[in-house]
Amino acid sequence: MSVVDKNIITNTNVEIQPVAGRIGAEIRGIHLSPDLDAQTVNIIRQALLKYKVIFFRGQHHIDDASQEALAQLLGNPVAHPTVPTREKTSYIHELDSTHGGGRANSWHTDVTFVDAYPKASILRAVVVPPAGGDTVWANTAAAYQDLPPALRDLADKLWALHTNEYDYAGRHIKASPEAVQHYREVFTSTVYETEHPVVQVHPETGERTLILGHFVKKILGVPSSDSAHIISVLQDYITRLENTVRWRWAAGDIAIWDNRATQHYAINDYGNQHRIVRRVTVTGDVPVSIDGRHSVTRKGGVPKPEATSESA
Ligand SMILES: O=C(O)CCC(=O)C(=O)O
Ligand SMILES: [Fe+2]
Repeated sequence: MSVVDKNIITNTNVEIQPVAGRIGAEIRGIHLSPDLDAQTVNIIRQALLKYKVIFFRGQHHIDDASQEALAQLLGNPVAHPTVPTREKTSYIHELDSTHGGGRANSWHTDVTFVDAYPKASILRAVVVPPAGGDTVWANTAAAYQDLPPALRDLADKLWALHTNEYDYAGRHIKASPEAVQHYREVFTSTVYETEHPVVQVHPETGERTLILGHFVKKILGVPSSDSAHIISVLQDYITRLENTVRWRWAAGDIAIWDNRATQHYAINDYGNQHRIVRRVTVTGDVPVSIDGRHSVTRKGGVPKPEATSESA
C-alpha cells in the first residue's frame, strides 16, 4: 500500500512511500530526466529535505550524461577534489568493487574534508550482485535530537578536523594491496584538512545536524584519546539501527541523499561478485555552526583566516 504524501504532492501521479520510520522514501511515478517540469523538481527537492534519502526504481534510461544533467536540477555538479572522473564524463565518480576504493564500507558523509562539501549525491546502480551490496543511510538530524541534553550541549560546542588522508579505500577491501596503495595515492594527491563544527545548522531546513564520519581525524581542543571516545559516543547515536534505512539495489535504481543530514555505508558482503555504482555530487555551502561561525579549510584549499574556529 502506497502512502501519498499530501504535504508534498498536489495534483500529480507521484507517490512517496516511506521505506523506514525515520529516514528514506521511495518515489514512484517519476521518469527521471533532465527535462522534468518545475513542479516535479519541487516535489523531489521537498522529499529530499524531508526524507533525506530518496529512491527511484527502474531508471534504466539514465546514462552517465543524463545523470550529470539530472544533477543540475538540484544545483551545480562538482567533481571529486582528487579522484579523476570516469572517462568521457565531467563529474561521474565510479565505485567499482574490483578497484581500489570501490567499496565504501565505512560510515561517512561525502567529501567532508573540504569546507563547502557537497549538499547532495546522486547514485546510480549499474552492476548489482545477486545478493548483498546494499547501502545504508543514517539520519544525522534525528541523531542530534536523540542526544541527551547534556551531550547535545557538549556537541554544540565542539569542532572537528576532517581530512582525506585516511580514506575508506584502505579499510577492509578486497582489492589487491597494489590497487589500494594506488588509490590512496590518488585520493590523497592533495591533502585537505578542514575544521567543521560538530553541529551545523542545515541551510534549508534549519535543523541541527551532526558532521562526523570517517574523514574526521580528531575533535579539536581535547587530547586524541578523549577525542576518539567523544567521536565514538556521538557516532553511535548516528548509526543506531532505528536511525537508518537500508536499500536493496537493482540495476537502474537511483538514490539521492541530502549529504548535509546523512551518513552512509556500502555493505561489503558480496565477496568477489561484481558491483558498480556511479555518483554525481552537487556543490554545497560552507557549513555554519549554531553560533554563526563558518567551517574553514586549513590545508589544500584557499584558507579563510577571518572565519576561525576554536582550533587547538
Ligand atoms: O557504494 C555505495 O553504495 C555508496 C558508495 C559511496 O559511498 C558514495 O557513492 O558516496
Ligand atoms: Fe559516499
